[in-house]
Amino acid sequence: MIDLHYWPTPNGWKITILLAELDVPYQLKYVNIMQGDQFAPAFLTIAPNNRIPAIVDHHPVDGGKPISLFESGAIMQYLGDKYGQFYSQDLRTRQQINQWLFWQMGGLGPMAGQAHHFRQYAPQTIAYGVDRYTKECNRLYGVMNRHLAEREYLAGKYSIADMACWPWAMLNERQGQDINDFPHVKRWIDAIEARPAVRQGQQIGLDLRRDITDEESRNILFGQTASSQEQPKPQDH
Ligand SMILES: N[C@@H](CCC(=O)N[C@@H](CS)C(=O)NCC(=O)O)C(=O)O
Repeated sequence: MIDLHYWPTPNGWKITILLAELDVPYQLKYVNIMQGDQFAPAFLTIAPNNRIPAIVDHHPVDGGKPISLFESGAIMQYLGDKYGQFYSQDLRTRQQINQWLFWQMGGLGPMAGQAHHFRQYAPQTIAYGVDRYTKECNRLYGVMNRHLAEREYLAGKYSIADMACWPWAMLNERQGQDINDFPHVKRWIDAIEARPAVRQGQQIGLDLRRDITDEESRNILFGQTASSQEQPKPQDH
């Protein structure tokens, strides 16, 4: 069995969507990042970066001791390899998938995350931050749009790269984008959204999702420093 340490956010959805696509049973372990569960000692041993998602695979293919993993991209590569789907063994296709997966991990995800921060969460409007990340998202949507003009999915066939990008791209409005400016991305978002496994994966724990408005959650999520992991911890769950 695989344990999935999760909260309903874009990075969490990548893994619930992939597990739904793979039709693999798993044990869901909620980590309420708004109340500080990401600092629980047991979670930090699995995810030292105090972020979801993370997994523990109790039955890895080598028959050895459990494997724990954090970083959604690494988790997707691991599951794609383990179950032999959505992540090719073919040299060229695999590099295409890796390239767009890393583009999401180092580009779309962090830039969209900062756009959300400056556009929705910053206590004052900081025009430079809003402008910088809205523009950078716009550039990234342009890159994706040009690429998708010539192929159905990011690496040709539907893969973990699409599952990594979709949860961020479908929140384009929050990033200040007009998706009609990117018709190929729009077509791609709609095609992925139509997949039953994607809808199923994105529904997991959705009723727990809250906007980050209260002061305590804001401090937990936006006030972190190196010493945050040294603070009194919430009870392990
Ligand atoms: N690069 C990481 C990012 C993970 C991440 O930022 N997760 C957020 C939720 S989307 C989180 O756990 N936030 C908790 C916090 O900020 O303390 C990944 O892709 O796994």
